[in-house]
Formats: sequence, C-alpha cells, structure tokens
Amino acid sequence: MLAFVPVLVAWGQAARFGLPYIPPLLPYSESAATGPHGFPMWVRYCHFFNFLFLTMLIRSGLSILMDHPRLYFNNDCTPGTEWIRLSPLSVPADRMWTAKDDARYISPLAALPGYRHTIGIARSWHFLNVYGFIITGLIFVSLLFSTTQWQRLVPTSGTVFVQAWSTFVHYANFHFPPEPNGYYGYNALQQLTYFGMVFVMGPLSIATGLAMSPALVNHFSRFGGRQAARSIHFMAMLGYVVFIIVHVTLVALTGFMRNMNHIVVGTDDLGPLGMILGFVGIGVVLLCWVVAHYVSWKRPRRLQHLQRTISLPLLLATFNRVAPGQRYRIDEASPHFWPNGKMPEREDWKRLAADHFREYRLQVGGLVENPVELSLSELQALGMEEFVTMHHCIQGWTGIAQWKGVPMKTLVDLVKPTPAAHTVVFYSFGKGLYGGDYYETQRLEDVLQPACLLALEMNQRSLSDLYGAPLRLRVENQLGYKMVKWIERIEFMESEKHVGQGEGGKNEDDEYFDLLPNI
Ligand SMILES: Nc1nc2c(c(=O)[nH]1)N[C@H]1C(S)=C(S)[C@@H](COP(=O)(O)O)O[C@H]1N2
Ligand SMILES: [Mo]
Repeated sequence: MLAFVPVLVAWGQAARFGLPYIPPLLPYSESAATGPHGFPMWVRYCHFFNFLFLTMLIRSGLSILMDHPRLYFNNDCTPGTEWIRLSPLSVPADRMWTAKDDARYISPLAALPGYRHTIGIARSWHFLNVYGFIITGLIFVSLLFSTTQWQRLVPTSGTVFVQAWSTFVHYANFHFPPEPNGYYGYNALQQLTYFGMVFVMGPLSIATGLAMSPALVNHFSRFGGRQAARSIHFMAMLGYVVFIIVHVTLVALTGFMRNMNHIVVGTDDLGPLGMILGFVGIGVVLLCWVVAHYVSWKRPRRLQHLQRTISLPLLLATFNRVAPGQRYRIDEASPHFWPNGKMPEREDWKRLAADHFREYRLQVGGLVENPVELSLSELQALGMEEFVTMHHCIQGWTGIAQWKGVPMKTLVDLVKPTPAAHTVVFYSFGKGLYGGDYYETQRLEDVLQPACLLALEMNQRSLSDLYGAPLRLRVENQLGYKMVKWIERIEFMESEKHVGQGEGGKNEDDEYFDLLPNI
C-alpha cells in the first residue's frame, strides 16, 4: 500500500501543475561523447550472470519460504502473529500440528525445485548460487571503480534526486519523457535505481541472509533476530521481482533493438544481433532452470555433496567458530514453540514415558575407554548448566527457550573417547519423516563447545513428551534438525560414514540437508 503513495503524489502533481519540465537532450555521438560510455565486455557478462544467479536465487528462495509459509517480525513465531501468511491454513487447535505439517506445495514452474518440503535441495541451490551472485557482484564493483564506469552509476550531485522525481512523475502518468541514449548515460531515475540495486539491495540481501544464521543470531542476539531478517530478505526479493519487470518493460519500450545491442554486444546501432543473442542468452538461463530441476530429482546426492564441498570448509573457518552467547532473558521465552518431528511409537519408549523415565538408562558407548549407562538422576548428578537461546529450524521458524542439562563436555570427559573417535552419534527412539530410526551426528569438536547440552529441562520443567523426553540435544550454533529429541543412546565413532547412509544424519540421508548447518 505504502508503495502507492509516491504514485498518488505524482498524479496529484501532474494534475495540479502539469508534467514537470525535463531539459531537452543533446544528440549523442561517439566523437562528441565526454565521460564514460559504452558497455565493456565485463559489464555485459556480469549483467548476464547476475540475471542467471538472481533468478536461481529467487526460485530456490521460494521453495525455502514455502517450507514455513509465514513471515513475522517477532521471534516467537506464534501462529496468528505473522504479518503475512502464504498458506490458506491456520493452525488447528484441537490436535498436534508440527512445523512440517505446515509446509506448503509450490509449483516447480515457480520454484526450484518446488513441490512440498524440498528445502534441503532448495538450500543447496540457494547457497551455490549465492556464491556466484557474490563473486559476480565483487567483480562488477571492483571493475566499476577501477575504470571510469562508476560515474555512470554513482550520483555525484543532489540535483539527481530532483530530476529523478520529475522523470518518475512522467512515468507514473504513463508519459515517456525524452530518453537519453543509455549508451552514453542514464536518466536520473535510471541511475538512482541501478545504484540502489547494486549498492543497497545487493548488500541488504546478503546481510539479511547472514542474519538468519543460528551461529550469528545466538552470538549477537541483541542485533535483532532471524524473523526480521527473513521478512526483509523476502521484501528484497519482491523488490528484485518488481525491478526485473519494470526494467525489462522499459528496455522494450524505449528502443528494444538498440538497448539490446548495448547490453548484449556492446554496440550502439539498430541491427538485430543484440536482440538475437539476447534471446539466446535468455534461452540459456531457461535451460539452466530446467537442468537444475533435472539435477534436483536425478542427482540430488551429487548436488548435496557439491554444496558441502564448498560450504563446509567455509563454515568451519568462520561461522562454526562463533561461540553462542547467552543473551536472552528467561522472560523472553516464546509463548509458542513449534513442535517438529514424529513422536516415538516404540513400546519401550511408551513404557518408559508412562513411568516418568525412572527406568531409563542412557547408554554411551562405541570408541570410548569407559562406556556408561546412566539414569536421569545420575546424569543430573554430573552437574547441569542452563541458558536461554533462540532455536532455528531449517524451515524458517524460531523460538526462544531456556534449556537446562548436562554439558556434552562433561559426558565426554567421563567416557573418554579413544583417539580414533571423531564423530558422536545420537540415536532417537523416534522415526524420521520417511521411516527408519532418527539419528544425527556431531563432530567431536563441536560437542565440546560450551553451548552443547544434553537437555533434561525446557523452560524450568522436565522435558515434556512432545519436546523430546527424556533427553534431547542442544547445539546452539546449528539448525534444529541436528538436535535429536527422545535420545535413546550415544555412540562414539570414527566417522559419520559408518552410520545410516553415511551422510551424517537422518535428514542428511533422506532430505539432503547439510552436514554442518551453522546457517
Ligand atoms: N527424534 C527427532 N528429533 C528431532 C526431530 C525429529 O524429527 N525427530 N526434528 C528436529 C527438528 S527439524 C527440529 S526443528 C527440532 C524441533 O524441536 P521442537 O519440537 O522442540 O521444536 O527437533 C529436531 N529433533
Ligand atoms: Mo527443523
């Protein structure tokens, strides 16, 4: 709605005062041109790759979004507090409704890969393309400032804003002011818009993307939260979509052949070559979309591994080193905390639950010198710690809660892993979404971090059955799926390759999630 205000003002101005004066344009020619002009090859290539990466980002982003199709500005994600809901469903009050129940279908024509709950694959595409997008942006901006081309984009005088407004009043009244030849310079509105795209929207999207990371949010918890970042990230996406539509329309309406020659072949003439090659370029982008769908369904494991090969070393060197702080207060605990996962159906768990887990024994074994079996009270006696943190589900929702339990470090010190042990496996009583026992692994280094607990309590009460009784894992700089609920036993191993399908967890095996999700 707010976006229409300038349009209304523009209509009012034109109705009252007429269209503002825009000075006539001087004819351009190569010989008379002063200042930077033309489109060097690097501009044209960056333009193409930017289009490719941006469309892939928008499409994979839509798949991610529909896995939790609600956007909020508050941290607790209580149903009904969202400012926009892209789902016809409100949460039923009479039965359990998990975040996974809430995921929605989206057409593969609009999204990559589309369908329902395909977030693992969508994230691989999103991250791979974000690397491309950032590299393109860095190359573009460095070349911009190492040549004179920056002068075409960066406003150097305040009058640009006045001129841009005048041009906007013309457009808003469906009138085309005399257009400069973009080969030699942009009109003021065009310049400001391009400047905004490169220097505001790009950095904003990257910053809000980073601000959804559990590692960063739980470290810098006073810098806003994941939901505001998610909402702004979404609005930036809408901004790109609007920009692409308006930009393409104006390119077509203000001299299509000539404009296409500018940006595709770098010449300023009226021949058909730019248009033809431009359509070929668009065809290549469409082909990339199709190939991406093919890879998503036929080679998802390859895609997952490619994404891991690039992202894992980057995360290990950066986000994974950022220790979670303990900066939330208990009174900030969320009134609603979305439940996720399938309740255990095993008889032994049900029997234990009926008896409040008095008979429960946590088995800790594998590559350790001192395997143990511990009751809940023996565990408590090892010493408990507590903190209040924000939980980040891969699907997009968050919730603040207090957790109390035994630091994994204490347990590790007790059982003494052998030098061969590098991986800790947490087995659950529950099953995964697609059947088979739920389990997840952690690198031994990561469970030694201070914010890694075997939690017995949530918000100052024993864990309820729904939230993982009798024990669940907390690893506050990672995403929620790593935090196994209803823990049955723990095993130390050489590598995650020896358990399940060897990808590092049930979600990694079945849904192509990341091995180390710090973001
Ligand atoms: N056993 C088991 N643990 C699990 C899951 C599951 O499906 N089974 N889901 C995980 C996911 S995706 C999240 S976000 C959190 C959710 O925890 P909550 O139910 O307390 O919100 O649990 C994690 N632990
Ligand atoms: Mo999750």
